[in-house]
Amino acid sequence: MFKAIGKLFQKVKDGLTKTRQVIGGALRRLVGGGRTIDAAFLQELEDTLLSADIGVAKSDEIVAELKAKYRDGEVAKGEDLLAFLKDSLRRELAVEQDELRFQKTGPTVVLIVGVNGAGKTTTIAKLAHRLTTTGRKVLVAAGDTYRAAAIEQLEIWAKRAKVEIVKGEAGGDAAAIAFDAVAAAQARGSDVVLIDTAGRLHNKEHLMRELEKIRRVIQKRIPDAPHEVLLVLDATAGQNAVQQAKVFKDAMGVTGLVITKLDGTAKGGIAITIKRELGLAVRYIGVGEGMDDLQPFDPDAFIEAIFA
Ligand SMILES: Nc1nc2c(ncn2[C@@H]2O[C@H](COP(=O)(O)OP(=O)(O)O)[C@@H](O)[C@H]2O)c(=O)[nH]1
Ligand SMILES: [Mg+2]
Repeated sequence: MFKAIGKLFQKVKDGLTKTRQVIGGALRRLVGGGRTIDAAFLQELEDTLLSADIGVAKSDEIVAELKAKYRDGEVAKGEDLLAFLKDSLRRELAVEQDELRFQKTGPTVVLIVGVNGAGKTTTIAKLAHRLTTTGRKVLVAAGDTYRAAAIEQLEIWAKRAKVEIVKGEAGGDAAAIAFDAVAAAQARGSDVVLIDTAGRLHNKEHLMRELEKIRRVIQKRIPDAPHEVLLVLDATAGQNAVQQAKVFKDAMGVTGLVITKLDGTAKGGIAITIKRELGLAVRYIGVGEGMDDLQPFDPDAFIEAIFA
């Protein structure tokens, strides 16, 4: 058990190597440098936090809190400071929720949304694999009917993950696929249905309308579905990811986030900005392109990995 935890942490740590090297390194050097906590120091701290995409609001808060704590004699040296920083970031990311809200009866329907290239299809594959290995029966739906390649891509992944797939023709009605998938899951006793969706249509309104239609059609079979709407965001998109999150949250009632490609960026702090600005918790993180490279989000591991 302990070994397994160690291995998982190693994956998170490896995935966050760039964030750790750039951000964790800079912060550790800064707070560990034995410097006086003066205006210049606080400015440098704020700049470093901002460069990590931690966001203006949280960076301001950290600096203000730190000032107060310094004045009250609660932090004095590098070690205290590092502990304070970690704790503040950890608190920001705290989650009260399970990975996914699994339904007690009937399939749990999960709609996966996000812009093109964010990592939706790959995330579905990884999630299907993960849920299968924990004993759940999974069905995936090829709801990105906009491009033929998207259907083929999901088919290949479904084979690899050994899960059932419901698909249709390219250019077909995505909502019909979603409906068929939910019906098939009910008939076959699947535990989870993961529905892939398009990330780009003719325009944004068109995309939102299609996603809304998928939701409505699913509800004809299961009135309280989808049980989760996971928004997939590419960490390398930085502040753009925050904008995307706003659009999808308003239009689609997103219930949680998946942040992908953390292995390719030093912008791991984006998780903190989004949690703060939108109140959406990160459920999973993607740390690579392989089937095993999806981890349930663990704030403690995340923060430890950044500062390790
Ligand atoms: N390095 C890395 N690449 C990823 C990750 N997740 C997805 N990708 C890659 O991002 C690209 C787009 O992914 P895809 O799932 O097709 O995105 P979609 O358009 O949202 O369905 C693919 O080349 C994936 O292999 C990740 O966590 N790490
Ligand atoms: Mg896709």
